[in-house]
Amino acid sequence: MIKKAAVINDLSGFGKCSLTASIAILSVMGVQPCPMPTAVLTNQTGYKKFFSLDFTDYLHNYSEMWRENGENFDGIYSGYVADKRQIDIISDFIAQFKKSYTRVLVDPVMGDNGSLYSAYTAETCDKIKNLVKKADLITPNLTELCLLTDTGYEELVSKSDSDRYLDMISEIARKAVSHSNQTVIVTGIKKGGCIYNEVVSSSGVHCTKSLQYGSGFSGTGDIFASIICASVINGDDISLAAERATGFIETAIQDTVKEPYNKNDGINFEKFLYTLH
Ligand code: PXL
Repeated sequence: MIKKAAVINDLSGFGKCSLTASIAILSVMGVQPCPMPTAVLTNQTGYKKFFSLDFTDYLHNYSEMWRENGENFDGIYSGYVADKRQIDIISDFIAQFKKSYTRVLVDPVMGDNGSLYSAYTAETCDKIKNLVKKADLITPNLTELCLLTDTGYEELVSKSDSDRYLDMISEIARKAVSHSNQTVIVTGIKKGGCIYNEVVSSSGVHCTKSLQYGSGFSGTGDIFASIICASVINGDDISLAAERATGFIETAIQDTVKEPYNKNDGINFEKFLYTLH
């Protein structure tokens, strides 16, 4: 039977992020994505203007109908939330649908480059701190790791030249999960013209490295988390999955920057999806 993942994320017409990325990636990796849209947007919120239809009031229909229909999931993956009330709904969803074999990935989407995304408030971030405790695996970028652990972002990145920078970050990540045997993958760590991702778990730290081209492309965190989600459901090793995700994104970005681009439009990942098959 094909493995299934409930994917709780928004559907944005432009930005190649969230469900647009996850549906394509999970599918090509042989996992059926079952989308539960948190919002429907004309384009992601990094553009100057966007229209967003908040789906909070309809989410209960998904859990009710899916429970009534006897659905079950090998994975549950949550990302962008359009309203702080959605965090309790996602928590309840995990409590209802998580079985012994269900892998739960919470991508604590909140911000990037030291700032919150425009639709996020401090209260939403506080609630996300509780949601991450329900996950087997979390994939914060460096900004989100700082928000989860009350670490000053600017102060941390001011030490990026230090030889100990990556160790400092894995120590912060370890603190974030010291209460459990979760895995944290810290994404988008910039240092010396490279981007690092750190996989931190009870079995140690594994670091992936790629060259940095431009910065802050829309959807890269979602593409990364989607590859990790499908890999974990398929029983792959997480460090190998992180290497694969890093290489995939690097290739797509290298292709994107060959022509004039707008980082809000995301990266040319479609051309390389076949490599994930
Ligand atoms: O990729 C993160 C993300 C997801 N969804 C929406 C966003 C963003 C980042 O800006 O705006 C709607």
